[in-house]
Amino acid sequence: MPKSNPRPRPRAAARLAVTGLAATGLLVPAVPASSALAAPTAGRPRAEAPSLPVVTPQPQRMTSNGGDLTVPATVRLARADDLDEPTEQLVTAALRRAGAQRIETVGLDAARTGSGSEPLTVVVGPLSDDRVADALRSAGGQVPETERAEGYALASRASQGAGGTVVLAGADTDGTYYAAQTFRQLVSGHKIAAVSVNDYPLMPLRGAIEGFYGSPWTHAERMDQLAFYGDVRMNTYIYAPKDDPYHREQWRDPYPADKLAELGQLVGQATDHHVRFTFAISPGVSICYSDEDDIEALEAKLQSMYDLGVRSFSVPLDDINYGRWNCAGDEAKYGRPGQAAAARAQVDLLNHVQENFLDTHEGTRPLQMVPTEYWDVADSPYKTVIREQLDPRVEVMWTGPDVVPRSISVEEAKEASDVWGRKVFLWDNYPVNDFGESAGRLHLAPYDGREAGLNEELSGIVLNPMNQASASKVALYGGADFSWNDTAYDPERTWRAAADYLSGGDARTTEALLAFFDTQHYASTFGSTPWQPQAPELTRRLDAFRTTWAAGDRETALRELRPYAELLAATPERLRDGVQDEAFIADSEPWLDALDLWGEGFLTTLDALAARADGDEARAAELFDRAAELADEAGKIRTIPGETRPEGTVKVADGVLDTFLEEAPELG
Ligand code: LOG
Repeated sequence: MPKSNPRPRPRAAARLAVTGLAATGLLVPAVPASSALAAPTAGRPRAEAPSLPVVTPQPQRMTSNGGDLTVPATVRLARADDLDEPTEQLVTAALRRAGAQRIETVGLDAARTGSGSEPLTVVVGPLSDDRVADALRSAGGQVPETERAEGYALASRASQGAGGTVVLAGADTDGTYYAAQTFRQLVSGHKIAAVSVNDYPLMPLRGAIEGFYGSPWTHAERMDQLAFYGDVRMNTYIYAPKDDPYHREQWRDPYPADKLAELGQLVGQATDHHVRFTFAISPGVSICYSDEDDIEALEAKLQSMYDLGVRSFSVPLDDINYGRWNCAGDEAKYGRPGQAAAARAQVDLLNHVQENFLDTHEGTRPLQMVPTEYWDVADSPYKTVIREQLDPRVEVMWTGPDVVPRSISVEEAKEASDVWGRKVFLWDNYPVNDFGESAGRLHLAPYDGREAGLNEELSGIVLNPMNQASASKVALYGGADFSWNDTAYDPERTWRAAADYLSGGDARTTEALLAFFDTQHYASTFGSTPWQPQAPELTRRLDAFRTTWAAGDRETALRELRPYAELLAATPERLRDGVQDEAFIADSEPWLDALDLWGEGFLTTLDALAARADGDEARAAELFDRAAELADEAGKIRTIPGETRPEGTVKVADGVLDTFLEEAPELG
């Protein structure tokens, strides 16, 4: 929250109401239950559905279609002439990974399905093409009765011997791309899972808003994020970095040529990955609503982005002071400053942008906006004006029942839709870590606490990520899954799938990632209680240890805890070696350095307790001292200067591991 623009703190009453909801058990976040040392989660099949692969986001319907297909050396790819290149590349890359050496590309006329000794045929094209629909049916798939935007059908079936048929059929080009993203996840080693999938998103807008304070993402980070969004079927990236001067403080100034060139590249990258680059401009800090020059400056900025290929736009009006005007002209036109007057001025601006700019520019999507009152559902003079006078096409954003809400229920979203007069677009402030209470933290708990059924009341969800772009992928993975299919969302499942994605499917790395995530599970709020607890898995193991130790069975207590301490101590090295995404390691570096020390301190503490169990108090004392030194050192490691706002010492399983190390010398 900016010092100069005080934003309202959530009121106590609102917070209590939410706590009450969580207390009923309705929206209690899932606690990771599984053992970090249990069987690897990477790959398939999975316990709850032995024959089905893990696909994220979770498809609406996926059934088994028999035994796996084996990928032969030669594969025939029958594809629509106008198939877009990224989709084709996704399919061919997956096939090559599975061992295909030669890919013969042919037209859809060759989409005849195989029998017996045929090689593998992969058919890719629109559902509306009869050749594709026929191939889909003969491969055991189902042509959907209603084609939904971004939807697709997929069928894969083995023939005898190597090969078989795979059909990827999209309701539109986005759908075909998403079919390819699902296909990518069906491949494991030289095999392709045989399935029939019918799939479509439950929410039309899914993605991320780079909307935090502090150092904006770098160009490279944004390029990487856009590719990632395609992988998880997100279709929206909103460019709204609070500290890009041209977005907010100096919104009137045109972008310099080098920045414009970068933005152009981002637009291209977004298009390639079927993501809508949404340009946001925040004039509220200084705009004079009644000044035509200001309106022109705003439109000139939008025009420059339209010229780059941008077709989605947003005008956020959050975190501004709507209790005063920026010019005398506004007082003359709208009267004394106040909520209703501010709303009238905003509505004039937004309706003007919608009608005079967007409606006159081909291919644009409806305008998006963030109201100045974005965190609650209580009606007000401000909301009344917006509800009644804002063009009904304009998307209105809402952060939930709080700025950083611990839970969001369908009922609350319904109240928000009622008060804004339209389905609202959720700006979800997780995993953002730009506020005081989140200092020194990565937010690596799964996306959670949002009620199934929200698709009925929301037009979509974008998550506001951390300054640490790659580390944000853990939560974004969940947001993508939830907004695609909230009714089947399982935070634990998605969390593991995110770890698998980052590890490239390597089981040992996945296991270490989950242990690391556990040490960063604390989900900050604006208050002193987190909305997700710190280190639930470690807590569970330490509690079990304390009970067994107290019962007198010291040897068992130590034997059972030690492997997890070893895992934590080995985690930094395993991640540095095994995580495919180097930027994730760069983001996490201070936390990994601290975990190196905490892990050693943990093991040293267990050694000390073992010495005590052996009756060697002198050795125990020496080791306890050494563990305390390690903890001291670990506690001094700070966030990377300039990278994070706010900066501070990094937290690792705080309140859990540090507490254990402090208490251990007292364990009798
Ligand atoms: C800002 C946002 C910031 C977030 C968390 C909105 C709509 N605006 O309270 O830029 O990242 O809180 O600090 C915000 O959430 N205001």
